[in-house]
Amino acid sequence: MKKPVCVTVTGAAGQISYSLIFRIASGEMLGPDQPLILKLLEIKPALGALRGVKMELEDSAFPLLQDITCTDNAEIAFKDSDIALLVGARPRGKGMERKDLLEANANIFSSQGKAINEVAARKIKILVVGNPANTNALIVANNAPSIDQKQITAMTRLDHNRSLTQLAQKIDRPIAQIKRVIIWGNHSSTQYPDLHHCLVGGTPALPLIDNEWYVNQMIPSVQQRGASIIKARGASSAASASNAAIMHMQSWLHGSKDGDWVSMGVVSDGSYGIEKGLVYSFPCTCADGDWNIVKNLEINMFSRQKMAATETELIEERDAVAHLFT
Ligand code: NAX
Repeated sequence: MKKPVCVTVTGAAGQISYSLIFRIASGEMLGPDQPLILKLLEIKPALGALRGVKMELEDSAFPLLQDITCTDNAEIAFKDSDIALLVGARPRGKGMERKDLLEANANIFSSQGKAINEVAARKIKILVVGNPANTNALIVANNAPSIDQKQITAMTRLDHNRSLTQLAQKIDRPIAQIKRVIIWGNHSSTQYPDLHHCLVGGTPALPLIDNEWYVNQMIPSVQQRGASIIKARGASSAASASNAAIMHMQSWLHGSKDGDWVSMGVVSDGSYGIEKGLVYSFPCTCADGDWNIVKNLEINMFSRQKMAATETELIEERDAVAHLFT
């Protein structure tokens, strides 16, 4: 029997987690023969609801799930954690400015970063889902100096998946034939879904679509998809977000598909001229539990401008919370 992997999920009583935790416990993220223990973090007022989630996990009788801890204490939740999915975040309240939201979340993620620094496994892999995801990941990275920054990522896989489907539907081809979609930058409405390197059945995608659709319909619709879902469902995307988190971790842990790329928010090493240290979404390949940015892609003027716009937003977000860096 393999040693169990310790998985921490924050915001564990929230709507994304209600899908995510059960898929993790079933073995979908780590593999069908990998036992695990779950450490679930919530704020005190949500501990009652979290107790209900724990009861449902128990009632699911997942063979791989060896133990469940529910807590409002970050040091307990992150103790010896091998994988942490940071989903819990403060939603935008009435009358709250963007700056207030950044600050409220920055406080959460700086204290969680410090706890991770103290008690987590040194090889922990971290995915930040809670918004503003890129900047929250940056705050974790800056508050956990003993953790290699390569182990801290932010989720743009949902945007990546949204782009895949938009294109597949437009050209009426199966998603499985589409490769090398890219999301550059921030998980926000400034993100840049890039099809310039995308392949359909091995040939370039752009000649298959008209530029007007790509620029004026597809890009804005991916950028605004979260808002469209809130409008339709009366609540933000949850099952698709949980699915994207599972796919992000599967790629990272088990490798990306041959010849394909995945979009991941990672600490910039200066590739493509993006300011070093920002958490920016790049095209990546994954192998052996590690990721690498796809280098040396040709970037045209249109892409360069879009990549710079989303970089500018990330610089502004970073500057607004820089006082919380250790
Ligand atoms: P919910 O409001 O349903 O759940 C969030 C949970 O986090 C709540 O139960 C809350 O009590 C908990 N929480 C708040 N502060 C906490 C803290 N300090 N420690 C532990 N738990 C805490 O939101 P949900 O729909 O699950 O979304 C969670 C986050 O994901 C939000 O920030 C949301 O904006 C973000 N999203 C990110 C996406 C991405 O692609 N990166 C897409 C989906 C989603 O919008």
